[in-house]
Amino acid sequence: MANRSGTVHGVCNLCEAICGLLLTVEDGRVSGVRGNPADPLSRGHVCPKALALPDLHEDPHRLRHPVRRTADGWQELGWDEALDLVADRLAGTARDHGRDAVGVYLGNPNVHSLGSMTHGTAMVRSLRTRNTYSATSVDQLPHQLVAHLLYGHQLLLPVPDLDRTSYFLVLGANPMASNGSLMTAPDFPNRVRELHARGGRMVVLDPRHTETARVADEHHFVRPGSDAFVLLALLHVILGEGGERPAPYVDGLDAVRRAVEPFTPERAESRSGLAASEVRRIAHELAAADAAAVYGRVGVSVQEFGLVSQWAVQVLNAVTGNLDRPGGVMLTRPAVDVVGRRLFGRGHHGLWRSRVRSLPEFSGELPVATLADEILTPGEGQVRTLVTVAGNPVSSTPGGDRLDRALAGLDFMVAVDVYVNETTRHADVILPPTTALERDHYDLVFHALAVRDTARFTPAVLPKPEGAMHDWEIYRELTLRTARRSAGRPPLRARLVRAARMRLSPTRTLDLLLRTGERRLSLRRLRAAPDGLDLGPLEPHLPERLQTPGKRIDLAQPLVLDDLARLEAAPAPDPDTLLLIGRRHQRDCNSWMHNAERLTRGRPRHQLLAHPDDLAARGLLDGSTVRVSSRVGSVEVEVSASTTMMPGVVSLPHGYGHRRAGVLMAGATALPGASINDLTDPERLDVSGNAVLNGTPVTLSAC
Ligand SMILES: Nc1nc2c(c(=O)[nH]1)N[C@H]1C(S)=C(S)[C@@H](COP(=O)(O)OP(=O)(O)OC[C@H]3O[C@@H](n4cnc5c(=O)[nH]c(N)nc54)[C@H](O)[C@@H]3O)O[C@H]1N2
Ligand SMILES: Nc1nc2c(c(=O)[nH]1)N[C@H]1C(S)=C(S)[C@@H](COP(=O)(O)OP(=O)(O)OC[C@H]3O[C@@H](n4cnc5c(=O)[nH]c(N)nc54)[C@H](O)[C@@H]3O)O[C@H]1N2
Ligand code: SF4
Ligand SMILES: [Mo]
Repeated sequence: MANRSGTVHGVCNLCEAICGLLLTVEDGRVSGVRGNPADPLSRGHVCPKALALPDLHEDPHRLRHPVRRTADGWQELGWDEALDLVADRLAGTARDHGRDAVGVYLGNPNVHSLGSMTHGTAMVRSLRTRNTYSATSVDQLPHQLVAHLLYGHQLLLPVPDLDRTSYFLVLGANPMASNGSLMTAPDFPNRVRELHARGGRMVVLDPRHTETARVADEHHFVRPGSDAFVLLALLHVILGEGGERPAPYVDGLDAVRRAVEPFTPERAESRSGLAASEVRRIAHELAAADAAAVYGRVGVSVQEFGLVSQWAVQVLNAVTGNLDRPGGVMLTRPAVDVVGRRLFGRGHHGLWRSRVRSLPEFSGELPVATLADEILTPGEGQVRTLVTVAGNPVSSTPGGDRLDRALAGLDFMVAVDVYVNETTRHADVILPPTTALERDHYDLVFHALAVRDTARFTPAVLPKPEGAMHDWEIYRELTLRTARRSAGRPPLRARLVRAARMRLSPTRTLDLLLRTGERRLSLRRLRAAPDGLDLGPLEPHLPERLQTPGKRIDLAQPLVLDDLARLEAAPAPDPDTLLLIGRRHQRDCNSWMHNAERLTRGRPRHQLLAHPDDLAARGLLDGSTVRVSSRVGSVEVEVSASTTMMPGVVSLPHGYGHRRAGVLMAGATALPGASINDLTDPERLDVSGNAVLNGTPVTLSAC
């Protein structure tokens, strides 16, 4: 690729907002970053993280060559040698111990890379192991399972029609910091301003008075883990009063009405702290609104009743007539319809169970909360070799401390990653791909979850350096080299088809998908419109797009309704126990980017936030270092008194606590803070298999 200079279109892939950028490129370096005002989706928006993209690119600590861990530290090795070594070990483990002895963990940045989407999944599939894990089971698993159950496909996820709604009820999400999730909504602050300008309202339920709560019309505290009681009580009121107006293709309403009978507003009040009168009022407002959208995100997913809660969110939208109507929640119609084109399967749950704890798989993945068990417990199928791709499960999954110890005992580990972090420090080999500025991008995933239909292709901004590999090339090589070494190889024809697919670049694959898509676009069309093509606001698509039998939605799902008994029986938390929740900040990016000086300078934000009354009751001083202990572990961290916290609730950001990492994360090791996932409990799971990361009972004491 020729060197580009001057003003060049770019894209930020650090979060789901996929902001369009204009970059100043001089002498092969990016010297300036700003938002692209002509981008039809992001409209010029950027946050401070985009400004750190060039820092990431130039970070001397970022890996640029494969490295091998030796007794004398990390040593560089050539690509051929590294790839052969890894392929030998992957094939050898499968041959000697069976395919399930190879485990895989896929982290969050995978969904932000085109090459990962086109080639990474194929690599994982080629390993044919049941020990596949990802960040899904510490994140959106309940959303996908509910979509699978109600709409027939795990990725048929209705998105709030943020630009047209008049009543936006938000639970457990902080889009002012996160920029939206499963709702690609760049420029969220202005989109909220526009909501207000057209007379709409935003109501936020969260145990912390968040940045989003600050710009909302109303914020109410709810105790962590109690959302199911609130959501079911909203349904109780609406269905009890006969206020429902579901679409004709919705079934199961009577069963739902019976099921929510016991979940009264009074009960919701006793569990959540939200007054019964407020529950009734919100139910009435929701039912009466011209167009309303109920939206629950990470705070509602990673809790004990994540599946019930996410189901109730969908059911509320359906019974109030807001599913599939402008201003309600709607499906996108992206240029590459990943659902209709069957790029992802419809999903399945519980087809098999994990070896040690008998936990259900979801769409071929096991809950990551049991990864350490599968590594530590001897027997057939024990994980002996692990592949991690763009992830940091020691920091991001419950019981991180135990996983850290488990990884140390593996026979072999390979990481595809650009840093040595808490997890990859255990790898025998790390294979670093090019960075986002060096590769072409089209967002297969987040266009499909955006509040407006657009399509944008962004060619690489900087040339691929000599001797570097793109992620998809690494996946191709690992797949083909491992297959060559494997026993029981598939027939020649199947091998040739796979090799041909793996050799087709992501960009060529994309072109084929665009050309054969229902919008009949092409790479050429997208190249000619570098700001992105505006394909218009969301449109109604139901029931045609449903993938359920008879194109009907059955709300009365046994997996959910059966879990209501567990909810009814759940003991109320002891009022004297503090409950720990997580948080995100605009300048943090899960567990990485903490060595970007631009993002870490300024006011520290690693502290445990606690209500001043909770500190006073324990004789603890604001600013002191406290010991936080849970069933599984304890950490020491500075505490900060904050009236933004609901009394009885404390909060730590996730992704902090870099004390474990090796020398290459030097910038980040200096950062104070502790890992919240040394406190979260891997034994606590939702019925979906998702980890419970919020509402962890903890005690505080002086250090
Ligand atoms: N307690 C608690 N825990 C949580 C959460 C919470 O809210 N509370 N949130 C959960 C959620 S939603 C998520 S998604 C997970 C995230 O958890 P993970 O996905 O496990 O972790 P990340 O911190 O996103 O790690 C990203 C890694 O990818 C590497 N990387 C960055 N770009 C690239 C690239 O282009 N290619 C490759 N190969 N590697 C790259 C980075 O160096 C970093 O090591 O954490 C979860 N954990
Ligand atoms: N700046 C930045 N942006 C990000 C990320 C990042 O790390 N930094 N991560 C990206 C990723 S991987 C994801 S998945 C998204 C997540 O996007 P969001 O879901 O918007 O993320 P959070 O800020 O974690 O919001 C969760 C909220 O839930 C609240 N909460 C905790 N427990 C409960 C509970 O039991 N009930 C209720 N009602 N609320 C609760 C928390 O106080 C918090 O405000 O953000 C993405 N965007
Ligand atoms: S909101 Fe920030 S991190 Fe997210 S895509 Fe936009 S610039 Fe990047
Ligand atoms: Mo996430």
